[in-house]
Amino acid sequence: MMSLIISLGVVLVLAILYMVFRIGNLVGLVKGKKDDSATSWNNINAYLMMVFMIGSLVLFFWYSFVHFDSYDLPVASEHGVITDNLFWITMLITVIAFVIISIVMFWFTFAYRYKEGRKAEFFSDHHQLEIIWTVVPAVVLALLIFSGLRAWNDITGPASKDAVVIELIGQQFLWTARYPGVKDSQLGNHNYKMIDASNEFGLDLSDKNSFDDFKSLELHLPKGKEIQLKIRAKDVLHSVFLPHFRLKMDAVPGMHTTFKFVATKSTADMREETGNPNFNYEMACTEICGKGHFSMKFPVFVHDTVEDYEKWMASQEAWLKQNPEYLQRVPVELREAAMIKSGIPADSKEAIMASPVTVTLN
Ligand SMILES: [Cu+2]
Repeated sequence: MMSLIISLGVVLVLAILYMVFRIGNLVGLVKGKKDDSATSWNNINAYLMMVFMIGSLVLFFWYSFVHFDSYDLPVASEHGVITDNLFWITMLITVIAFVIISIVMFWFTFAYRYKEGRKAEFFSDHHQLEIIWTVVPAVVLALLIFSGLRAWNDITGPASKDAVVIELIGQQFLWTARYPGVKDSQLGNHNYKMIDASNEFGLDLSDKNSFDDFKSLELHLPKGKEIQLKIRAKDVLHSVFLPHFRLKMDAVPGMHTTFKFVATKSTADMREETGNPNFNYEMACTEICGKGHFSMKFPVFVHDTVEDYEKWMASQEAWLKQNPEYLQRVPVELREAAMIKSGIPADSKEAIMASPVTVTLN
């Protein structure tokens, strides 16, 4: 309501100013003065342009500095330092170009406003000028793009053999993580045709590597070790966003996207750095994926050491152990191995095999 009243007030003041100006002109005309209202308007507009330019630039820099902390989060990954540098170099170049172009543009409207007797100078072309404004931006943009491409290739390139591989799955409207078990450190195959209410990953139980895979509703990461995220979506486009790690990658149905990184600060490190004992990393979905999009928040915990991380891994229960009835889907010759690897007690086999599979395939 208040803003409406203020807007109406501003409109009223402008209308009054306009009326006063018009009356002044008409009085001049009656007194036999020449009508120079066009020139006066040009002058007013020219000065208003300058006011607008100075005001906007001041507001732009003021806002950027005052709110700097709210858009510059502490960086917690190795590649994040590189992408931050790229971001700030790009920002510096574009801000310099933006300020120069704004000043020149507004200054021209001011300096070259209509003046009686003045005529614009015409020239058809200027080779030197054209070469400069083509070559300089082309070189700058090429440098930016190539350095960006190098960083991108590194982030999305193949991970080293001992990298921690974690699968992240987006669906309307939650995230789940699938970890390779401690026994083989390899994610098992999956097949979307095998997805049902319990087998939400579509785990292919004919693959030995799937027996010790486990599900987590928190993303646990080790500090100082290469991590490769394998990302997929079950329904629509989602996007993994871990702002402190400068990590953002789309989750696309029907394919895996990947992102490779090394976390350099554990949750404890960040609590110390930010002075906030309740600090927690967070992962969000950054693709508007439907009306529950806002709720796609995923807790993230970075362990201080690889040993801590492995301890956490070891404390998790294999998906197959939590859903023992799926042992019936394991090929007969692999059942023993599946029970050992997933930790299902040997003496429960008969009961499991006798129990009806609660969920039928889609
Ligand atoms: Cu989403």
